[in-house]
Amino acid sequence: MTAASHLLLLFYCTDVTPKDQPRPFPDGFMFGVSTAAYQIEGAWNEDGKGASIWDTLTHMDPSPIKDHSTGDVAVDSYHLYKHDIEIMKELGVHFYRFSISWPRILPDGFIHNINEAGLKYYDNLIDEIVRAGITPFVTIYHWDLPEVLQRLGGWANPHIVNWFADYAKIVYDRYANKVPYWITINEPKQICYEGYGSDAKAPMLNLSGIAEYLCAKNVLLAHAKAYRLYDDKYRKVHNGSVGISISCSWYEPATDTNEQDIQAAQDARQFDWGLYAHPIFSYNGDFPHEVKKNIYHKSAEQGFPKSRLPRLSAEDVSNIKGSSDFFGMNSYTTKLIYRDASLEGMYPTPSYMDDISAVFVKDPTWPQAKSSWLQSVPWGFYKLIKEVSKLYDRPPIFITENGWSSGLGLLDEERINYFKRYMNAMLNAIDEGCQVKAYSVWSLMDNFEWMNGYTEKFGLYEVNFGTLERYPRKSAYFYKEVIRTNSLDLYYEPENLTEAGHSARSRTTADDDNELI
Ligand code: PNW
Repeated sequence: MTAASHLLLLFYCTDVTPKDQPRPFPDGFMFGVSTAAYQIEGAWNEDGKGASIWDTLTHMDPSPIKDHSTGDVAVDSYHLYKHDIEIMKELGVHFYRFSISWPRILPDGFIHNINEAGLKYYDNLIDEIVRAGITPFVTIYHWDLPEVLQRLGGWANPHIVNWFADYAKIVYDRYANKVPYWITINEPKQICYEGYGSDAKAPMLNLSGIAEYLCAKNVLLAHAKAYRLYDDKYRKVHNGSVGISISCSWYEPATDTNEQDIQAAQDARQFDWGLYAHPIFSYNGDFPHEVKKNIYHKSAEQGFPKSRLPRLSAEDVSNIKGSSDFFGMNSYTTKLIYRDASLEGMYPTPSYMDDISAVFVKDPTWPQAKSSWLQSVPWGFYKLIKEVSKLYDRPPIFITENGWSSGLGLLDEERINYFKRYMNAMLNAIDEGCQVKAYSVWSLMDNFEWMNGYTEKFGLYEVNFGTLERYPRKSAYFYKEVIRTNSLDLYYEPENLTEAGHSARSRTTADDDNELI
């Protein structure tokens, strides 16, 4: 059987088995929307906020951001938050996952200088969310590290474990009585690999093969310390749930017969998410075997006196192991993997990519989003949920992010198709015993998409960046119906929506001429 026909078969087995009846979600299933502070708030220097590494990066000249934009204003949710809560009410979401900006609370990173105005902002935000009957779901750290801490090495400095726990304590002290769900840290891989091992995110260190592994250990210890702190001081009274969000892609061997490709896909999964998930969720609580083995051998060949992957001591392991009440999974896409002789000399040494020793390829037949890395592969999502459930003994899983990027336009059929197929795949995994308890769309509205500025739109609501008005896309009506009925109807089509019907949204001509605005 060819790889293509194999994939086709998978597609039919696990994806769109036509279901005439709407498929119910389990009782009590929670639906939400996700955002992050730097991507939506704006107000970058208002009311005593300090600078973050994203302020520094976006203000660099020449700018590394695709459209040279910044999050200085973003979608101005700092001032428009009440309106954003209104549109969430319109959607009927059960929870809102948003992040707290560390430098808004601690302008210099440390706790000697606490910015009361910053704390007050989140008081108001949380109170308004609760008043709307929506559950606040807080991410303590979503990438906007105080610049001062970066100058001290940021996530590569082991002292950050304490700096982060000090910050978490301030946040818990203030909000634990109102916030039942917590994510300590969003996406260690994106922080460590993209920020430290490459130049794809702030602080653009690009020190691959070393920095991302130092960062990985520190992120895990910082997360664990914040988790233990909640356990010791807050859980008894407030009884909340604390977890971590790990970005997880599925990696599929490019051929199903070649042992090397199968092993390469297994390695890629462990480097992508096992590196962070294994120490927290597995029985032995250490880095994954595949990761330890590859880095150890490569390091020895390269003349390093010991493995570039730092060791976790017995104490580290006991702190990290079990430090999550649920598996927060951010998942978007799948990649094909192969490994053969052509790899020789392909990657710099040392590097993360050389440590994995595999080639990542795209299948051009898979639907492609606006973001180059994002393709719709629902059976990959199904396999991912199944594998995580199997490896870590069926933990409760919260899908803390899933979404699709497009250009401008309200009639976003592709996004609806993506959601239909991914939710269907998720329901298949639930039917087979996976404990998926919650699902959250990335994102409520268009926002600052990191290095891609405002060129890629992930919103259920389109934002006019001239007027900052938010307009529901067709997918918003679709999601609203899913939530209202607690079921997925693969044939549901929101009616009577036309692009022109929304002309009242007064797009500026500049918006039409230039998608980059
Ligand atoms: C997430 N991948 O990052 C972030 O948490 C969001 O802040 C971001 O806006 C959103 O996804 C869309 O990019 C990821 O390649 C980016 O698998 C890429 C991947 C995963 C997560």
